[in-house]
Amino acid sequence: MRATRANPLHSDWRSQFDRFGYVFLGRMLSDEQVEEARTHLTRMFMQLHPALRPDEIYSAHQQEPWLLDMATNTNLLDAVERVIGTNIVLWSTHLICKPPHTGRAIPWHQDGTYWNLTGPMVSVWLTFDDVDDENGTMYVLPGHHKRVFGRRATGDEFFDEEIKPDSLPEDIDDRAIAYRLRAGEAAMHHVLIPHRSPPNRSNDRWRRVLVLRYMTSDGEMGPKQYPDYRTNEPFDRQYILVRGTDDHSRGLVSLTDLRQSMRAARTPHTRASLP
Ligand SMILES: O=C(O)CCC(=O)C(=O)O
Repeated sequence: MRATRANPLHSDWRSQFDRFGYVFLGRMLSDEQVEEARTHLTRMFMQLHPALRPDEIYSAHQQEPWLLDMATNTNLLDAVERVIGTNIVLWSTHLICKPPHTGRAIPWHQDGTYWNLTGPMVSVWLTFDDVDDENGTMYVLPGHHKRVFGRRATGDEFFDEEIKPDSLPEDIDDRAIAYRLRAGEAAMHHVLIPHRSPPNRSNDRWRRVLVLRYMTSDGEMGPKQYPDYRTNEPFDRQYILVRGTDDHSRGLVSLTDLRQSMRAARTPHTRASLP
């Protein structure tokens, strides 16, 4: 099946996003694109450094051209533009892939409270598998994205903070909405929407998801390092202009330059010492 244009063209999707803090965007990838993505992921898992798990692959779009292609999908950027405007900066991605049985839970949290950034931002959640409660899909708490909740430490390095359970509504299980999406579909969420995900309890189904994070070109951009998924060595976060212009002369990384340098990094060099 081919990817069609996303639901953002429906007139009321934006008001749903504002009111509830999330919206389903519909299908972004064709079946062929989903298959290609899965092939890349299988290779990446084989290259994954033993200290890392498949749910902690951060900003690999700075090493992997196929992830950069996902992040610059036209339908997806059209939706992002409707929320944050024309100058769009990709600042992070996170592959959160949960293998059957061993895929771990993520506690209730709000993303925006973790970051050294300000300004309009939005996150997109793109799945490469059909997802539901059994294989560890994400849950959101609709309409609760307009305030910051109290937090406490979890004692776990992966997600080291969570929303204090007593500050969440008592009937949270009735209010929470599960993302039940098909492979190739996406949703968009506000940076303050409370969300969580259960472990992957299925016997044989992966949950492979890419979270993409965008901001405007005039926000505050803090430094950050991520572990390279292949070596576990730190690399610097880049602020990549994926649409529009660098109006504020922030020295944003150009997509063309980045693609060129990725190609160069993959081209074997001729030995200078050849006779
Ligand atoms: O995908 C999930 O299960 C949770 C995603 C998440 O917590 C995040 O992107 O901050």
